[in-house]
Amino acid sequence: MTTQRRALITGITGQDGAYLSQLLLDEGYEVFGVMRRSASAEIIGERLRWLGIAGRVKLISANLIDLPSLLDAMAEARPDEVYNLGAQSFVKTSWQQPYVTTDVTAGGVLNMLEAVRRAAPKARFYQASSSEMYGGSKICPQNEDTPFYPRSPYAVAKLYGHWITVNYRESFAMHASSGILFNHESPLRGIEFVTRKVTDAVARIKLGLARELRMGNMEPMRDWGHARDYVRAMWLMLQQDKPGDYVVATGRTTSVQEMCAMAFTHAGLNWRDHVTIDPALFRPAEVDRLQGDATRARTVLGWVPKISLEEMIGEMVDADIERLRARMAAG
Ligand code: NDP
Ligand code: GDR
Repeated sequence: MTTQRRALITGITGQDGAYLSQLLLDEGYEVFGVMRRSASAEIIGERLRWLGIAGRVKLISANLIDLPSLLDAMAEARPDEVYNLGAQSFVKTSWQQPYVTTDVTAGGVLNMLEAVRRAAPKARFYQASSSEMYGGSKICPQNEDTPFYPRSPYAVAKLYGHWITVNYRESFAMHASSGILFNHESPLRGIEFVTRKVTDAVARIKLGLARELRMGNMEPMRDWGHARDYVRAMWLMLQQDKPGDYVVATGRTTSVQEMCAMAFTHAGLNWRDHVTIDPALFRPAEVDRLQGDATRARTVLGWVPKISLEEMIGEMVDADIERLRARMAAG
């Protein structure tokens, strides 16, 4: 009889944490998640509830900036695999809260590596790196060998997290891998990110609850995929004999404006009738174009994305309409 594998996820209450939990449960894992204490406990776990798995994961109270709490979490979970998804992940906020972003998104990675090294040394480790690390790069598409050029406090913090993961792998022979994931979305995406902001607004306009959508810079281009596809790549990385770094992307890049048009069209609306540009929503420094080359993930992991941008945006608009209708019906 084989023993049940155990996984510990930080960021389990976020978008990726929810989908990864679902995948790991389906694969037969016992899933533990780090959850930071909040006064709004009733909101926590909304995404896990949406997927119908809230009762199947074990939540442990800990914080990425508090090493003793992470050591306790390791002792309780005794993980075979650790996925470090927790972060202050909203790029725009990283200019308003650079210290929090650095403490959690950079320092939190070091804390997790130390916690694994000291309390779960045999565990395999996944770090959630980001295409934002390429930021201002003029090279397109970007792969694992493309030089980094971070353009926000968030991206600088992610770059630290990336390199400290590489360093612990090389210094301590840890099975530590880093997934350089390009933007990925879903109906569980936070409302502040651009795709979900757009699909939520489209739903409101469609249902007559709003007329206008205020947007920032519509010109940047992003390589958008679906979170459900991307968490599979994370898991595959930890199933390899050797750790490594992998770009995870679709290879297709689309402007914010085109994505926006797609969402309005899905609901039978024209974006030009509703969108206004608000310079206050522009960022101090922008990342103009991201497009990933996921050849390594395809050849080594056998990973390919299955869900197209059109399908994903359609799913998000439909889910937002559904959510609003349910809220309206409930009064
Ligand atoms: P979310 O913003 O949805 O989730 C972030 C998670 O981190 C939440 O569970 C949050 O908890 C948790 N968290 C924040 N601060 C702390 C802390 N101090 N201690 C413990 N937990 C904390 O992010 P995503 O799911 O979209 O992304 C997952 C990871 O992947 C992040 O690291 C992100 O930076 C990275 N990434 C994401 C990409 C994307 O396109 N989605 C692309 C590339 C990288 P709470 O619920 O309490 O706020
Ligand atoms: P990003 O995602 O910064 O790429 O980081 P986001 O969806 O926030 O922005 C994408 C692009 O859209 C432009 N934009 C707007 N963005 C938001 N949020 N709101 C607006 O009103 C708006 N108008 C235009 C932005 O300027 C930007 O160019 C995401 C996060 O998930 C990170 O954690 C992750 O590392 C990267 O993706 C890969």
